[in-house]
Amino acid sequence: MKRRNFLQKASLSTIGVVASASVVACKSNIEKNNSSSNVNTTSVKPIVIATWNVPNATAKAWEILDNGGISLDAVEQGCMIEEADVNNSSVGKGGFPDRDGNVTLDACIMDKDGNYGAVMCVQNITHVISLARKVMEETPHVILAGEGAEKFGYDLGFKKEKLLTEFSKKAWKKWKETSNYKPVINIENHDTIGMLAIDHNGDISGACTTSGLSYKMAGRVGDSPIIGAGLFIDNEVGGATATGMGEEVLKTVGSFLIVELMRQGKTPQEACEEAVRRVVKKSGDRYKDFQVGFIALNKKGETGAYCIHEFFNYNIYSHGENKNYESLFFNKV
Ligand code: SD4
Repeated sequence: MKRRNFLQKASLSTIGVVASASVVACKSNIEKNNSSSNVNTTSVKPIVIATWNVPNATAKAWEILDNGGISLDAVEQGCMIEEADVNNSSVGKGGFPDRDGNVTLDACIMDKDGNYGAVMCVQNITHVISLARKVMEETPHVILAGEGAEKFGYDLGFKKEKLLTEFSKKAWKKWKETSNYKPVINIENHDTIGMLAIDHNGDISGACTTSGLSYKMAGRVGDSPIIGAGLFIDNEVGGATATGMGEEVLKTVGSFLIVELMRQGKTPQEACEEAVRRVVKKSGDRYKDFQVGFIALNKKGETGAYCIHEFFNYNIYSHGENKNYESLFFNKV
């Protein structure tokens, strides 16, 4: 069970009902580890950290790192696991569609040299993380959107696929029965994958891939493919990535903020907490109705994670062990 009642904090709609059931199931899958922030000591490498309970993705990334591979390959191939998983309704094939019934994907990737590539609003291609990497490595641009991105992909040999599964289609149709077609941004169930890794050389890379908010307006793009918001890497300092209400992450440029805070001497945990506080402060009272979670990794291999509301969790593969941790959270009421 991969789906999470993540962003939902307020009123329940039909989506909310599906989401609540998910929470119960998912919670029982989570190893009761405390936050990992004090677990790592110095120079942990290789290491991979990813948002949510994605053991297959972190295992894939670890396999690459353990075999001496580079962190860029690790994060790409780790994310591909979730993109191909039709049971993950927030990423790749099987992702929930927008309100018109179209699955549109966003992804970005960043390497040790600060290079970045992203695609947004892509339909019909499962492995958008690989497409983002191609944008980074094979074009003079950093972002391609929509049809242009798809055309670029097909020219490179990416397969054209139908991403809307029967399950997602059913869920969308159910949602349509009651939806009043206003953006309902505080009701979501997501597990966008953001992944950060350090390889044997000590180099860090990151990737982030998502189908975005379910039943979003057509054309809506969140934080995930935007440099500094959904992901940021600085090989001198570390990296950070986000999950949750993209609109709020965008407004604080959260991942860039965390990396800059780490540059100034904060631990990954302190930096994530400060970024969440910043999101909360900017929102006034609205934070009660949406979720944002961050994870971070510094060059020493120290990790951090923090979110607004309970039930965000993340995976770390290090020292040969693949573990899930529950994130510390801001809103204790
Ligand atoms: C977005 N940040 O599109 C993504 C959604 C997400 O867990 O991360 N959900 O806003």
